[in-house]
This record gives sequence, C-alpha cells and structure tokens, in this order.
Amino acid sequence: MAKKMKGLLVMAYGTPYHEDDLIPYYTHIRKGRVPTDEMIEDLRSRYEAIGGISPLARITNEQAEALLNKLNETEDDYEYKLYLGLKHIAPFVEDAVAQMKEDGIEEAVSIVLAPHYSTFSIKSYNGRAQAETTRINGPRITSVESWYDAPLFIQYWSQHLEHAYKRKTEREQQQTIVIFSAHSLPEKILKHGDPYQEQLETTARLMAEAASIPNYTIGWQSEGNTGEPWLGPDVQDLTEDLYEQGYRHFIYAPVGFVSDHLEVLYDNDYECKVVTDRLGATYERPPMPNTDPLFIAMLSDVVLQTQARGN
Ligand code: FEC
Repeated sequence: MAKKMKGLLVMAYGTPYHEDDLIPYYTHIRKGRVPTDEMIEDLRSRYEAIGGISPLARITNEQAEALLNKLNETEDDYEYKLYLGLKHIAPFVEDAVAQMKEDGIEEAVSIVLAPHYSTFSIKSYNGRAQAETTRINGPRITSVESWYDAPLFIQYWSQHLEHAYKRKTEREQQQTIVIFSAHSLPEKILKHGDPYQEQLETTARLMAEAASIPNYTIGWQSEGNTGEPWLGPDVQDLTEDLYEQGYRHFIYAPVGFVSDHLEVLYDNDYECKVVTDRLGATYERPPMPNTDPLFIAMLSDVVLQTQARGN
C-alpha cells in the first residue's frame, strides 16, 4: 500500500546567505526597526571574524535533510516531505506553510532546531506556523514543543563532556568547571512563568550527572542590545567570577544551540576565549551537534513521539 504523505516542517533561526542580506536580516530580527550604521558595522565585523558568512544555512539544510532521511527510513506508514521554515530570512515559516498547502499536504509535524521552550523562541515559531495555516486553511500541524531533556540529546553532550573531563589530571579536574549556556532573553519573560531558565537548568543537571562532572553552572550568552535587563550572568562575567573562586579550566557547553554559527564561533570561541586567555585559564568547547547521527536520531525520536500523540 502506498504510504500517506506527511509534511515535515523544520524551523530554524536563519542567517544571511550573502553580505547583502545582512541589513534586511538584522532589521527583521529587530521587528522592522532598521539598525544604526554602527550596529550594522558591529555585526558585519563579527561575521567577518568567523570567515565572512555563517555556516548556519548549510548546516540547517544538512540537519533537515538528515532528519528527513532518518524518518523515512524508520516510518512505515508515512512518506515525509521536507519543508524548511526560517524565522528571520526566506524561506520564512509562512512560506513553508503556504508551500505545503500548494503541494496538497493535509497533515504535518513541525520541529524547531532549538531545545528549550520560551515564549520568545519556540512559541513564536510554532505560533507563526499555526497562524499561517489557520489563515490559509492549510495542513493540520502537530508541533514539537521542546526536547531539552531528550535522552539522546543528553547523551550527545554528556559523552563529549565526559571525554574532555576524563583527559584531565585529578588536580585539573578539581579546578575544572562546565558552563552550560543558552541565548539570553529579556528578564521580563520570567514574570509570565516562562520555563526557559528552568529547562536550561534541567538540561545542565542531566548532562552533568550523566558525565559524572561535579562542578558545573549555567550562564547566558549573546545578549541583545535593547536597553532592558536580560537574563544573566553573562558567560564572560561568569568566567571571571569562577576564576576568582579558583577555577582554572573552563569547558563551555552552549547547549541552547545546535550548530556551528555566529553565536558559538564568535561569542564562545572568540569572546570567552579572550577572557580565559587574559586570565591564563584553559578554554574548551566540545563540537556542536550539527549532523551527528546521535543528534539526528534524537530529533527523529522526538518527531515520532509527538506525532504519535497528535494522531
Ligand atoms: O548567523 C548566525 O550564524 C547566527 C544566527 C543566530 C542564531 C540565534 C539564536 C537565537 N537568537 C535568540 C534571540 C534573539 C534576541 C535578539 C537576537 C538578536 C540576534 C542578532 C543576530 C542573531 N540574533 Fe538571535 N541568533 C542569531 C543571530 N536574538 C545577528 C542581532 C545582533 C545581535 O544582537 O547580536 C535581540 C533582538 C532585538 O534586538 O530586539 C531576543 C534566541 C536564539 C536561540 C533559539 C533559536 O535558535 O531560535 C532565543 C542561531
């Protein structure tokens, strides 16, 4: 019997494809407020520092394709068709939903390539997909809400962390700390019971326990430039404080992200390293999940579980 067609909507942040995309992309992130020349130059110089443009567009495509293949290998009842929907650049989330409708897709499952739920993050992706499908009378979309505690996600990071930790001598281990981090968000999210911070704390605890690492903490990174208070401590300030407390070996685990991109390659690998170098401490950052088979298997498990609940 022919398999039933199902839309697989993979949503992710998006990045400029070319230098010319930088201003419209940044303006979209700022909800239509055009950034000043100084802000544009600052962003341009950060992209230049990581090689001109971000590898994020390529990696997002590779992750989505790998997930599609894994699901189609695993699932007997459905044939999945991939639609990529981005938050801040084309193809936008709404473009993907419209394309599904045009292709005659009636049922879809969606996942965001970010682990922790927040009103500012996952809710806004899922909300945009639902709003568009309601508006155009498109496919019924069942959405994954979060996967911050998915066993294979915990396993991916904990095995890398354990490996980094075990290579150290006992004395070095006593002076080692893991900083688990995610993108900071305006502090006001906490007033409305947003689970973002709690989910990062759970991710950190599960990973540290699985890796048998006693010294760990959470921090926030990549804070925006909006003049209001953001979740802290920032990973750079945190590094200085932890150094004061006697730590000399720093392992950064930016677990709120899933790819090599600006926020990791610059904010961790450059900015945090400037701090550790100045302090004479060591800097390590395990590889990002990208298309690691364990990570793709985790995404596939989460999609199938969500779909089973939605059927
Ligand atoms: O191009 C690349 O390689 C990096 C792409 C990128 C990812 C990413 C992830 C998240 N962001 C989140 C929230 C915010 C909030 C603001 C904000 C600002 C920026 C700017 C750039 C940028 N973000 Fe981003 N973010 C990425 C890129 N982000 C560029 C603008 C310049 C700057 O501030 O550095 C502040 C908006 C404002 O000013 O009003 C809020 C969250 C995530 C993780 C979840 C996800 O991936 O969706 C949350 C990747």
